[in-house]
Amino acid sequence: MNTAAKLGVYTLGLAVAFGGAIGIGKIVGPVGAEADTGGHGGHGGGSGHAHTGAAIPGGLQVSQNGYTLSPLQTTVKPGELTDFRFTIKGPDGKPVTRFKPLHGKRLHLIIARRDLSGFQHLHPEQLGGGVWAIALVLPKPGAYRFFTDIQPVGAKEQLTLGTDIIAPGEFQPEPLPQPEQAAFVDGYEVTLAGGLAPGKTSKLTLTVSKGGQPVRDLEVYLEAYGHLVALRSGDMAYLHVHPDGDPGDGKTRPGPEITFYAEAPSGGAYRLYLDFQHEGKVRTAEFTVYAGASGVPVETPGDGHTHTH
Ligand SMILES: [Cu+2]
Repeated sequence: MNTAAKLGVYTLGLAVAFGGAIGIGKIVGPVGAEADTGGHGGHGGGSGHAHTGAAIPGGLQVSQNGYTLSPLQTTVKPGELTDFRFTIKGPDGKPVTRFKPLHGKRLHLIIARRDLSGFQHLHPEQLGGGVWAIALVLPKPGAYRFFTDIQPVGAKEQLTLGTDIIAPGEFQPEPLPQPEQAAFVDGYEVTLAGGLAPGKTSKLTLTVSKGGQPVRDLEVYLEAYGHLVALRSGDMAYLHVHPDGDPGDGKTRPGPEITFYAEAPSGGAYRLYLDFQHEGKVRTAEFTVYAGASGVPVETPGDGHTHTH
């Protein structure tokens, strides 16, 4: 298929999806309604203590509350292993050296290309002088968003700073995949129940199975049985997501279900990335979700298709 034809299919898909979202929006509330910030100030994702107006979602700013993500290089050769280094500069302009651990790590580096493909979740090593280093590969050309999830000691709250890093070359954008209720990775099937509601906190339940059997022995990864990142299509806003329950709390089971609460700041398309660990390896299952639709699949008997209402 040529690019024009691909674009046509993509646009049609979006039109259908948005048409559906608008239809539902009449029932559950206005699509694109501003996030209700009441009582949510101080939640992670760098939303800030916004008591007036809507909070700015995390990940959209390279500098926030005096802290700045400062890469030592802004381009990376595609396909080559690169020793990528950066600092987080504090309000005094100097690299921050002390960070409060979040989910067991002092810094989480999340990477995705601007078309929401190429997701990576990395944990750089902290060198002296506030320098962070990670060996990484940006497999294909394009503009990549680099997010750092941090809480510097002295900062009032968790921050998600974001910056673009370019892998030069001919860029072949990938269309956003259609919403599906199931994702397949490395022999695992992960199903998604629940949807995103604009301006609200939504419950998302992911169920992991392998070979048709529920996986009941997920391993702890980042102090949880799963780690979920959600990015908004169009600007890569980084949603605040937190797991429901902790391993060892006496009620949170190691699968097959993993439950999260996610705050979608608006209607529109989002890409979800679930990291889960089983048999010693971390895998990522990805989903496209439209906020505004309920996201609950309705199986129509016989036709083998899943419709999202
Ligand atoms: Cu991490």
